[in-house]
Amino acid sequence: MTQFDLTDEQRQIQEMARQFTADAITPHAAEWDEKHIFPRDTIRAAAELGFGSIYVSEESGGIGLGRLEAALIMEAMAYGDPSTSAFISIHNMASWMIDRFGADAVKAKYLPSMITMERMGSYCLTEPSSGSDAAALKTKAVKDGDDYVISGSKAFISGGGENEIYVVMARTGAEGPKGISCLVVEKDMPGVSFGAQERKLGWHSQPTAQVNFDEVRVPAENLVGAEGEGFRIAMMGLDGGRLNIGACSLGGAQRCLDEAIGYTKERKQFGQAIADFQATQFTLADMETELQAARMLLYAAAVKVTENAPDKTRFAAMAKRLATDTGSSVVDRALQLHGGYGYLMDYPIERFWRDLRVHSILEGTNQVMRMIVGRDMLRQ
Ligand code: FAD
Ligand code: 2MC
Repeated sequence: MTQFDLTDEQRQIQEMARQFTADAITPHAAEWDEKHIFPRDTIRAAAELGFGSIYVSEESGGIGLGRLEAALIMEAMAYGDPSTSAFISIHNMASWMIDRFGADAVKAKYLPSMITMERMGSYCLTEPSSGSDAAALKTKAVKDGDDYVISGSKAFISGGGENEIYVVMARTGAEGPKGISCLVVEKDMPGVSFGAQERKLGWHSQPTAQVNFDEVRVPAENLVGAEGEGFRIAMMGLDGGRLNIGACSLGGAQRCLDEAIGYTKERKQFGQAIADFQATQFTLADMETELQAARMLLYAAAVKVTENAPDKTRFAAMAKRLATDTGSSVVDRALQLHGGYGYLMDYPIERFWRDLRVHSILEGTNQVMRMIVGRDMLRQ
C-alpha cells in the first residue's frame, strides 16, 4: 500500500465492518445506550467475523491483521456505536498481550475462547490511587509455590463484573515500572469480587466496575511474559489500544458530520436551508478538513505500530490525542448545527457527544499523550 491509499483487501475489510455495523449495530445503538444494554450477542457476532482477534496471530487462531486494518474496523463500528466498538478494542488489546507475550500454556488455556469471545477480556491497569501514574500501582502478586497470590483493587475496569478474563498488572517486585508483572485472572477464581457498576456520562452499552482481588490464587503459568515485564507489555498493548480509541472517535465524528450534512440541507430558517448559509458551509468544511487530517495521522501511526517503527509510541500518542480531541470537537459542532434538536435524544448526536468525551481521558489522558510526545522529542 502507499501511504495515502488503502489496498483492495483493506477496503474489503472496511466494507465488511461497515455492513456489519449497518445491519447489527446502528439500528440498536440508541436503545443499548438508553437502557444500558450490554449487547453480548452482537459482540459475539462480531467475533465470528474475526473482530475479537484482529491482531492475534493466525498461528494462534486469530485473523492476524495489522493495526491499520484494526483501526478501519473500529472506525467502521464506531459509526454505529463508539461504546461497543471500544469495548471490542479493549478485548483485542488483552488477547494480543496474551498471544504476543504469553507462553504456550497460557495461550492454549485462554486464546481459543477469547477469539470467539465466548470469554471476553478486560485490561486491568488503573487503580484508585494510580491513574496517569500507572507505574505506581499497588496491587501485589506474591509467589507462593506454583501460584501467585494477588491482592489489591483495580478501578474503572471496562467489562468489570461481566467479563470472564482479567489481564492484570500487579507488583511482583520493587517499586516503579520494573517491579510489575502481567497475570491472567479468571472471574470465578476465589477472592475475585466487583464493585457496583459505575454510573457514567456515556459508554452505556458496556459495563465499568472496580475489580477486587482478595488473596486470589493464580497458577504461575498464568504469568504473561517474564516477571518484571508487565509494565512494558501493558504499554505496548496501549500503543494499539490508543490507535483504536482514536479510530472510534473518527468513526463517531464521521457519523455526526454525515448527520449534520443531511440535517442542514433539510432544515429551513429565514426562508432557506441552513446549509445555504455560508457560515454553515464554512463550519462543515472545517469539520471535514480537521477530521481528514486526524484520520491521515492515525492511519500513518497505525502503519508504524504494525511495522514496529522506533517512533511508533510517539505517533500512537499523537494520533490518539489529535483524533479524540478533533472527534469531540466535530461532534460538538454537529450538535450546534442541529440547534435544539441536537440536544434531544430523538437524534443520535448527543449520544456520540457523550460517548466520545471519555476518549480524551481513558487509555491515557490527552495530557499524558502530550507528555509521551514531548518527552520523546526532548530525548532525541
Ligand atoms: P488522574 O491521573 O488523577 O488525572 C487527573 C487529571 O490530572 C487529568 O486531567 C490528567 O491529565 C492530569 N494529570 C495527571 N498527571 C499529569 C501530569 N503529569 N501532567 C499534566 N497533567 C496531569 N483503566 C484500565 O486500566 N482499564 C480499563 O478498562 C479502563 N476503562 C475505563 C473506562 C472508563 C469509562 C473510564 C472513565 C476510565 C477507564 N480506565 C480504565 C481508567 C482510565 O485509564 C483513567 O481514568 C485515566 O488513565 C486517568 O486516570 P485518573 O482517572 O486516575 O486521573
Ligand atoms: N512500549 C514499550 N515500552 C514502553 C512503552 C511503550 N509504549 N512506554 C514505556 N515503556 C517502557 C519504558 O521504555 C521504560 O523502560 P526502560 O526504563 O527499560 O526504558 C518503562 O516502560 C517505564 O517507562 P517510563 O519511564 O516512561 O514510565 P513513567 O512511569 O515515567 O511514565 C507513562 C509512563 C506516563 C507514559 C505511563 O504511566 C502511562 O501511559 N500512563 C497513562 C496510563 C494509561 O494510559 N492508562 C490507561 C488504562 S487502560 C484504559 O483506560 C482502558 C479503557 C482500557
